Amino acid sequence: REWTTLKEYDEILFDFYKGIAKITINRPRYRNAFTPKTVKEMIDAMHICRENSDIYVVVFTGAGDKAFCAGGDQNVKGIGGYVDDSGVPRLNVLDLQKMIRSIPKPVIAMVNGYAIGGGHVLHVVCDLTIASENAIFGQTGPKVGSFDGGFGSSYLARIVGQKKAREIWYLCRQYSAKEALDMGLVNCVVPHDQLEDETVKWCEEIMEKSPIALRMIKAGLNAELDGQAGIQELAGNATLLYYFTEESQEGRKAFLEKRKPDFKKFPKFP
Ligand code: 2NE
Repeated sequence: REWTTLKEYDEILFDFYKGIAKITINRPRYRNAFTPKTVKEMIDAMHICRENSDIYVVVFTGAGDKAFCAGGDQNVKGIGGYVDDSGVPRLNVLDLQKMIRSIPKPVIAMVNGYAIGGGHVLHVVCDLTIASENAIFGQTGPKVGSFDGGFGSSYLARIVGQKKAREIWYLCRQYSAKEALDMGLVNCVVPHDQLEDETVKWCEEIMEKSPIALRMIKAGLNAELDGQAGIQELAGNATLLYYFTEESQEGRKAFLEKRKPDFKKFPKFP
């Protein structure tokens, strides 16, 4: 399969193949732990994924065969957050989590090894997770002086249930791909050498479906959990569809033609 480079970065790879954008954390030396710069680059790539209408689906993964992502890079964790060259402490991965949830396209985590700590949360917030048999899942925060009480807790609990989510966080154990499948934390498990083929197959099946139906269903599934921000997304999609109607266009035309709009001619659906 020939992936083409969409943009060059320092700490991630950003590739494209037939409607699929692939974002790969490229720090295998550190089990693909992320720095503020890694996250900044992923956020930039996600902006491109949102804007580029040739992209239907986004795949997140990690370089090599050992890790999807081992969370925040502990080497650059300072007082107040993870520190980049500017010296400013940040937790910008939270912005990335929100982007993964709000981009109106499916995002798939292709987990090829450890998905640990903040790296585990990244797969949790993705729409779907395809795991290789060597994938290992878990949170470490309470062991290493951190926690994610946002999506990393509440959304995790929506997926695996309250008892299991508390077990995952309180004990900081590691779980096999099979255990993750049994608790509904991943969608499927495949041998490592079939991981990308299987993920592309899922993407191709998704890409045969109606993009507007997919964006509406993603927003609908988010809205139930995301409060006003979720309703805003769902309603934004409704507005998008309304703008396609003659009824909406009549309002704009009437304004520009300096006349009263005639909305009476439009049907009042039951
Ligand atoms: C991932 C895991 C389980 C892998 O273990 P193993 O035995 O396969 O590899 P090893 O030897 O631990 O790691 C290989 C190299 O990668 C570095 C290690 O330090 C090691 O370096 P050297 O000893 O060869 O020099 N490495 C691995 N993870 C790293 C990390 N996160 N930061 C910096 N270097 C890392 C095992 O490595 C592990 O448990 N890693 C730590 C996972 C962790 O605790 N992550 C941070 C959680 S907190 C977080 O991510 C977070 C949050 O809680 C809330 C918001 C945002 C972020």
